[in-house]
Amino acid sequence: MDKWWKNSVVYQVYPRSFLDTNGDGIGDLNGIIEKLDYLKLLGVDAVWLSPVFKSPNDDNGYDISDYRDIMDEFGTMEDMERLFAEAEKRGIRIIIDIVANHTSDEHPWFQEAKKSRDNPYREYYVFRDNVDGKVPNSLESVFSGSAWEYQEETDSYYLHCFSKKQPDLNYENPKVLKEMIDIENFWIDKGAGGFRLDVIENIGKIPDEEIIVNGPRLHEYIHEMYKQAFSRKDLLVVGECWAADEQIGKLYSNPAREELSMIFQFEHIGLDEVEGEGKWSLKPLNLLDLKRILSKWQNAFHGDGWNSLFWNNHDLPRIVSRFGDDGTYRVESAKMLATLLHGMKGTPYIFQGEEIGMTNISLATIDEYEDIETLNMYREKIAEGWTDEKLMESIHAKSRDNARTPMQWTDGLNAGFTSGTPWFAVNPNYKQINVEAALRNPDSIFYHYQKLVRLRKEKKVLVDGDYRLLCADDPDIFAYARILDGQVVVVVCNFHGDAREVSVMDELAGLTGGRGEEYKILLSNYKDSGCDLSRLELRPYEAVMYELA
Ligand code: TEU
Ligand code: CA
Repeated sequence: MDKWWKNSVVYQVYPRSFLDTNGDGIGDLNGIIEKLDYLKLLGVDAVWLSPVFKSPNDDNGYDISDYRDIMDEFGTMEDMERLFAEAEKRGIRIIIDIVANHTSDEHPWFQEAKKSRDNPYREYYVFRDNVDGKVPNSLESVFSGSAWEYQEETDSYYLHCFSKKQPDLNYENPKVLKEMIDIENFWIDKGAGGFRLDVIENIGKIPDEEIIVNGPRLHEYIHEMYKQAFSRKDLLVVGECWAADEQIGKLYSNPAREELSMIFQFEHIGLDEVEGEGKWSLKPLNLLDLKRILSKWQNAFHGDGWNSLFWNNHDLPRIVSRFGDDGTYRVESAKMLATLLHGMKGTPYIFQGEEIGMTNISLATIDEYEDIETLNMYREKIAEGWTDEKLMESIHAKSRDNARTPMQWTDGLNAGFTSGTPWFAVNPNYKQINVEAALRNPDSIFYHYQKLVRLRKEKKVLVDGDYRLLCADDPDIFAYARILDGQVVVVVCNFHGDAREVSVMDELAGLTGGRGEEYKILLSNYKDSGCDLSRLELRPYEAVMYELA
């Protein structure tokens, strides 16, 4: 096996909500250090840290005002160095989240750029004149409204694909690429094990043609980052790429092209929205769609690309509430979803709290929410005439804040997250759902994840095996095989809250050349799961991983 990240599992920490050690209600670097042994116990190889740099926190750290310094609330550079050192002792690498597409408007570059039209930093950003007294064109911000903001000092508009406080950088100016490469090298020298590149697909933008993602020079810029930074060490570099299809996925992750290790693609994430109506529309998941999309990506790469595998991150609702059942079958369905994902080919990512089955939160009023995307959307849609009731329903299902409630460590005060006042609501279900309880119970979701992480280390077939979808037309069962030389692993998952029957034997025999039919159970979310693959009776959300004996 060539690359360390191919049999690795990455754990994402959203520092603000992980663990507060000084009572100010905000998670901090010392909190992460304190929990490294917990992460070691889970077995992960790397931690992706959402941004920890200096930031006025308009978008919780994704608006950076100094890429070489630490946010006051999170700690100091000494804390960060200690985190690198303590993680290294435990064999855990730290993946740094670089926001290369935009800075904070409080970054010194922007402070300079907005001063005058001939300021040396002017071309670091995208400033344009008005057109007939109006915004330059119809580009829209992901966080609602026009992507252009009027800037009085120089009577011009600047581009912001996200919030007004996140002005877009201009990569048509070679100095910007050089600056970003210097920043990457700064963190490589500090000991970064890799990078997660925020909305990297945006950096090739041609704003005048209203092209934002997948611009013509995008891959040239990334290749340059590779040559001058990423290639210096054996790093995991993952790009966030909402608009990627499999062909684009290959452009980024084919090793021969020297760009990224892998990308996050989001096709499976849009399956519970109405096509064309955006993320806030609601639609139940059709399992056949999920099977089609995930299988397509599983089969896309043959040495010319690599997948990342994820259900969750800090922008997405909790998967057990989304594609599982966060009521009666919370434990079973959380384990089922984990089994399905971790049996696939690629590098799995676990988002904090996923390993204990944390759920979405339903806060009663919009005032209790924090996320800028949620708040802006609400304001905009209320003005368009939507009702509060309908919007709150969407927010409960889709708001990014679902992922951002404090980590539930114990059943004590504030779920053990802070001794002070938490910056954001703790999910009231922490009395039942918390790490302490999970560690006490050998049947917990936590230990199921731990086994999955370990299996990836033990079974080469899970890393390199081919993927074959089984019973493709079954609307309730997601089953597949992984095959490598003589090794076969079969994963069978019931996505339904009722019992289901399925046979995968005939299809399997066809794939394995009709070899022996003895399968043994590697892992299951029930006791006494069936072993006769020609007739499996699956209980609600039952998931079993088998291995050819
Ligand atoms: O996300 C990019 C992005 O497009 C998301 O804002 C996404 O559209 C939205 O969350 C879907 O609901 C990245 C970061 O992950 C996100 O946290 C940042 O807010 C954003 O970039 C801007 O930096
Ligand atoms: Ca703190």
